[in-house]
Amino acid sequence: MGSTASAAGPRTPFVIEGFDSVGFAVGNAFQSAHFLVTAFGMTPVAYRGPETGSRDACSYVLRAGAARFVVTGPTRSRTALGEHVAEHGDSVVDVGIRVSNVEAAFRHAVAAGASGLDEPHELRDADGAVRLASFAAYGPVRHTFVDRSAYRAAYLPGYQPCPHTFPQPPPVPYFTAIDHCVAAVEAGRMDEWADFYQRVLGGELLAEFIDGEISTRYSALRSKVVADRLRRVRFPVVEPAPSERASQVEEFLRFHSGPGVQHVALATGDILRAVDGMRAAGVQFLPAPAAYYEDPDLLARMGPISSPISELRERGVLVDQDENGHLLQILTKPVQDRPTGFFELIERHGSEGFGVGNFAALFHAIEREQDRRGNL
Ligand code: TYF
Ligand code: FE
Repeated sequence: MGSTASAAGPRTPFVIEGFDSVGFAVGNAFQSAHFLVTAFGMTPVAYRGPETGSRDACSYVLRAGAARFVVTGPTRSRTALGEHVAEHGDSVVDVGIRVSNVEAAFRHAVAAGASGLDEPHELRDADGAVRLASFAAYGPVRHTFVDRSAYRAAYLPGYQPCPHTFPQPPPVPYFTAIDHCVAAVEAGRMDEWADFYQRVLGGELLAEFIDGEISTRYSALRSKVVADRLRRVRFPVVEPAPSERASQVEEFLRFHSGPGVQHVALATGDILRAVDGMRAAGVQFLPAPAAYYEDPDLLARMGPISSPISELRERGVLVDQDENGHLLQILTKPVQDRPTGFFELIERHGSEGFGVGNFAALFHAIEREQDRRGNL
């Protein structure tokens, strides 16, 4: 079991309201946006590019409920964005956090040891103003504090409604919020980055998973989960632990060229429909180990579950339970050519956990994929 600790630090002079957005650097934003519409069921809500005065990059903004993704690709050679993609592949570059007071949040982060990248500033147009400030996290990843309470349009000044016609997304989105964003960092640096999040967010350690309880043949890793005090944003941090062959986190670090966002978990109210819709559109999910649903303890361990086990089994959806309730979860395979970033769908029914009871099953499924790739 993961141990839960609550570290009551000093109160912060700002409120963390939730994830604002996840920003991805990609080789081709048009095609990434197309994928997020057709396969993830997201709705395109804004665009910028050469036509709107953004000469070096195209960005598409997509929504599914409260979840917002921004995919940005370079339009020409020798840009920092292009260099990033060449080095790391398609990957997360910015995790936005909505706060009540950008100045206070930024001052607090810098005082807590964060390196500022963009001082607090305001972007304004006829639709109002957005306040922003950014600081560096692990590897090439940054966080941006955002206050858009005085802004009416879909994203930021400089963006316009998306001019391209993509297929119609499903009337009800497959997922409606970002649940957590996982940092993969180098061996020996998990504690440092978990401490960083605790200080910067004025947050608390939610859970700690040591290598012993989650190591499989290749996948030994250590994980600590930090959340803000109201648990509106959650940041698990994982590092490789010694194992027989390179662990999944080592594989990520190797193919991403260093630390980065390993997975983004998407909260859904109907994981069965989400898996069916996304799979029909070509998203590949990790299968559950064959014996998973045969485990006589599985049902005994669980209280009443929101969906019949047979429906979960058909799709490879895993289930876990803690003192507050249960959760259903499934991982996609990596969604780009490199074996790096992937997504998780998670349907929570009271449980605030991360599926520690499933870690062995999740990691075995990841290892089978590692074996198929033969990278290690
Ligand atoms: O976020 C989590 O903790 C779960 C489990 O490499 C997990 O989704 C953790 C690490 C990992 C894959 C899954
Ligand atoms: Fe997760």
